[in-house]
Amino acid sequence: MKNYLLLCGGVGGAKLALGFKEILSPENLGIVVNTGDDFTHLNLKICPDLDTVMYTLSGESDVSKGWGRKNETWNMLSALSKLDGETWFQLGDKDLATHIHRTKLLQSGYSLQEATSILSKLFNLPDFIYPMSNESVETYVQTKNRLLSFQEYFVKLQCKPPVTDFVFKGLDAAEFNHSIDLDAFEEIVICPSNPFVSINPMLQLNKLQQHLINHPEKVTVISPIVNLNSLKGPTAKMMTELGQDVNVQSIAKFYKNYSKRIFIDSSDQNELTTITHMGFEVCLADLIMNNFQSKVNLAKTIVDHLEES
Ligand code: FO1
Repeated sequence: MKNYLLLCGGVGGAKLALGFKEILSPENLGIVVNTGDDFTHLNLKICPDLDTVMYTLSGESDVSKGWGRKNETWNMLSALSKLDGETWFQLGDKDLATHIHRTKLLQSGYSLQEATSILSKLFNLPDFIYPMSNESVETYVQTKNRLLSFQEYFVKLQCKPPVTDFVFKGLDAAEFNHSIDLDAFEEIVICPSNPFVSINPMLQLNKLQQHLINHPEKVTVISPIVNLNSLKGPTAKMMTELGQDVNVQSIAKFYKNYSKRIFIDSSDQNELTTITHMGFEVCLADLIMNNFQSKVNLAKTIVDHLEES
């Protein structure tokens, strides 16, 4: 069995990561998670994508929302609201415990990697979830009038302002997580996460970027665009605002320096020839993951193909 490294954002990526967890032994799997969405809120360090992956893989997530914990209660938030506190970012009581514990670990001197390992163990998960960096990289969204912090854009303004660009602050001082030995992975799978704000922050980290550019044959993209729309979240809206066509070709263009293989949905078969001419091996599969079995099936289809290639 080959070793697989997933590059993963939040909700959409976590679905595929769950499928991979079901079919691979933990020693054959690594999951690198975007931390560009992280921020400090109410004096707590919040890592939305790390938590979404951790909750999803441990069976603790609120599946209907995709983020946060299942069977959540909201006593803190409603009490905070009565005190006229800041409640635009919804923190459930159980979720809050994770942020409090992580913040305490970081303040005690643990790195984000170490804090993630400790939390993973507490959620009965193997030690296979890796923050992309121990240093802070913050995603900002440039809109016509203002540069917005990611959560302000995503949650407070519900992705409404049209985007013109993205800015990643902190890259100069950030390194790709040194706990990850890229050479140990024969296959790298880019999950169907938002290319601009979930995957691109990782691709800006020099060591990962160079590795992908030098080994595009081991990189497989799973398209986040199916049937001319996003699988999840604002990917399609962002593509339109950036002047791109909302189709799989635009995704292939985005990743063309990093990858030689792309999985597209069977409904997008009409784009197969064009993308093949761009130099990709194009594989067809059912990319819509709306239940547990479809997540496992997609992971299995990808692994079966890559084991033979
Ligand atoms: N997303 C929302 O749309 N609204 C929220 O209030 C919200 C709270 C929240 C709390 C903890 C957490 O780990 C994630 C949370 N998310 C919320 C999701 C998160 O902001 C986004 O899904 C990601 O940052 C995008 O990948």
